[in-house]
Amino acid sequence: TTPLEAAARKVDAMSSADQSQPKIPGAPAPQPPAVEEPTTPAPPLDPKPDQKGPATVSPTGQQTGTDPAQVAQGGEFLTTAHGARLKDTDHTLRAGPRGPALLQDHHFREKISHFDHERIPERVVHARGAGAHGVFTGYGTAAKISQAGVFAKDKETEVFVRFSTVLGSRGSGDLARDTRGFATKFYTDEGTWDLVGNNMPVFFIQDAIKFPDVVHAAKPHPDREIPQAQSAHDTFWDFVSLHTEAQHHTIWNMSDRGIPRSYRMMEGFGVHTFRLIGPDGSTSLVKFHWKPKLGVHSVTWEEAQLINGADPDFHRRDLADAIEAGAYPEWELGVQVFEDTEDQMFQGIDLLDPTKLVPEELVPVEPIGKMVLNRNPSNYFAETEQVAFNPNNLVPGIDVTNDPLLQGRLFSYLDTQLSRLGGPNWTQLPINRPHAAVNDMLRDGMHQTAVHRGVAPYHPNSLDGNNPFPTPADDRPFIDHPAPVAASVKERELAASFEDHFSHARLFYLSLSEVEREHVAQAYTFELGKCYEQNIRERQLRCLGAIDTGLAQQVAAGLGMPVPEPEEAPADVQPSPALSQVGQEWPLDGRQIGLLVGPDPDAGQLASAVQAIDGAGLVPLIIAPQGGPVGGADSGLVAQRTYLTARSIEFDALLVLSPAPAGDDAAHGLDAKAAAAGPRTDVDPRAALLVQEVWRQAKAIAGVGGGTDMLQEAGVADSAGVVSVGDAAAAVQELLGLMPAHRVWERFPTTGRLSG
Ligand code: HDE
Repeated sequence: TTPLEAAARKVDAMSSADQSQPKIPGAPAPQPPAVEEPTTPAPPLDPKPDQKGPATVSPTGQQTGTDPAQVAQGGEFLTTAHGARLKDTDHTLRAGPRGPALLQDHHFREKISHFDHERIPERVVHARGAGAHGVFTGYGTAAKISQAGVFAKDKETEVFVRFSTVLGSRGSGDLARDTRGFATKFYTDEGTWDLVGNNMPVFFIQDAIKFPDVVHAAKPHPDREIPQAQSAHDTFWDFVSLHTEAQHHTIWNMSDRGIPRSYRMMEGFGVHTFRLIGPDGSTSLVKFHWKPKLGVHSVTWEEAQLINGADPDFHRRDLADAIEAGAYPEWELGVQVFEDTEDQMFQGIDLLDPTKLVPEELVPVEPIGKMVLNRNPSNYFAETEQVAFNPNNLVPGIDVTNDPLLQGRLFSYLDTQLSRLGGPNWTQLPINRPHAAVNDMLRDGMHQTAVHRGVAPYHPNSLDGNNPFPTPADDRPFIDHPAPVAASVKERELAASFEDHFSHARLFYLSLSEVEREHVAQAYTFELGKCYEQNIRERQLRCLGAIDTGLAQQVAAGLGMPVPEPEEAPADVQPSPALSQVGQEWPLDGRQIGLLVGPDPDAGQLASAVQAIDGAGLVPLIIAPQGGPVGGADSGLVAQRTYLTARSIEFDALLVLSPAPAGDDAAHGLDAKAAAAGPRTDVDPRAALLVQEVWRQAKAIAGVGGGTDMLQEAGVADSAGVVSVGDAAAAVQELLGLMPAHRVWERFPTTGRLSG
């Protein structure tokens, strides 16, 4: 035996001490003992069914990333980045157990150095987001106005959607009062189309050159870097009150639209007017709308604040949970279609002005396709973080207009990826790879992963047969629509039609129900109440006066300030009822009902409530005094929340099934201890808080048996949307009848001063 063979045998013995354990792949998995510590190689867990990973075809057509050893902790042995097997990853190489570390430790340096560079710059805006894969299916209804294959009848196209807040950092809370991004990547056969929209139809500025200004004003103050993910501070209100074209978008943020209940319950808007090109070359102007199947819903401001503390990942969790549970989020894509006239105006509204909307009552939204999100990302970084959207990504049949905001975006998105993703080859990242064949002559650069063949990446060439060829007109190339450009002079000016800054903010406000207007007034009062500069508050009150006198008065009263002269007299406008979120009923897929029980619930009643809720496609969540089995050891029911971990925010309705008497046992948590020192009550104070919170947020409540007494004790019985029913299944039916309106709206107190 040579010394080399002896050493090899020793290493082999060490790396696989138990020879009875078969190695993967191929061999059947060993039967593990009841609890096995991970000391020997074993097959990894299968990915969840909705986590298949992004596309893995490289720009040169090779399959990559499909080897389990490459994609996750799937391989048998740990290796270095260049594939050498490692024996130890837990100890630094050092000069003796108590000696200094050695520079020679290649594994330490590789491991730490790679870790040091794990983070990439977060997006300058929209840093916090959540994504999902899905499918878009065309209805064929847009076939006459757009030649894009993605809209063809029954054509299915894979999509990736990323929702986001705008202002906060990557780790900020989901329930900031903010606009939400709604960006969709369509991997069409004709190239990737990105529809990079928001959940609001208008924007703060009309000209892209103002984007750094609005973002600098809205981001945390540069001196202390506070406040995070909020507009309630002086620099934001300074800017929007000086730069009054921002007032329309700002009132959307101050409305309930700024605090959505779920990404699944948001509308999406392309914001700008786009140009579609029909099969015959004819053109029309369109505005894109995403309409959620579940309707548009919001949380209350109190809930938003609670959520950011109790569950800052609320929206992210909601999206992933719904998809995992099979309650796939769904939207219809629709268009408002306008004639492509020379002036690009519609009834006095400049279609190129992104601070204006066109009421749906005047131009209805016509559905052209449906999107279903049915798969969660398998790796946040590789997919949701590295996805890069770009409004330049257009396909034949979809083109841009001269909207001055859109024109600037056509530069910005390409540019920002260079620093965010470290170079020009970000389209090669799996999530950004087109599903259409790519045949470009872009070469080299940082992070080039394609191994291009051929010697002539230039055109024309004779060495590579002049390939690739320009596409003939009848083979569906992308053609920039030859739109006429009006003879003009070079100048830094916008058209006079962009000068109206208040009428559409008023249109939006007048379209809201009374309770929504109250919320708007409260939001302005809160935000301006957080400003220190009196002149900024006064200037914003002048702007509010130009939107609505009653609104300005209400906010001024809340701030304890006189109502100043308005910036201008409020305009005479017609409301658009479609902009209100109140007054309709919506499907309840994936909504959550809390089942509150005391220490000794009736297991039969509880089981029938669970069954009725499940059967209706909603999610039952049992809330008990502590964790573990509920209703007896063999009931099969377990607590999903305890009095300590439950807050009202995650329940769309509450069913109280048994009394929760106050105990003097402080062991369940600090709340109980504190409450024991406070006013005595016959009800567990944590359970009472939950009931009262759900009531205050105007959600439906039902009581069964002893649970009814609990509603009395908590002081919420005998009010709208609170019902007492004999048995649990009937109580669930009552709740299902109340929930489609989203809230028991009449429970919100209104002042009566904003009813219009
Ligand atoms: Fe963006 N925007 N934006 N924006 N935007 C970015 O691109 C920009 C605007 C929107 O989930 C950035 O990749 C300029 C309107 C979404 O990855 C950046 C202007 C609308 C997302 C950028 C606008 C949007 C972004 C930052 C004024 C709605 C997130 C990171 C001309 C129609 C996409 C990035 C995602 C992201 C620039 C205005 C939507 C810096 C210059 C209007 C949904 O390029």
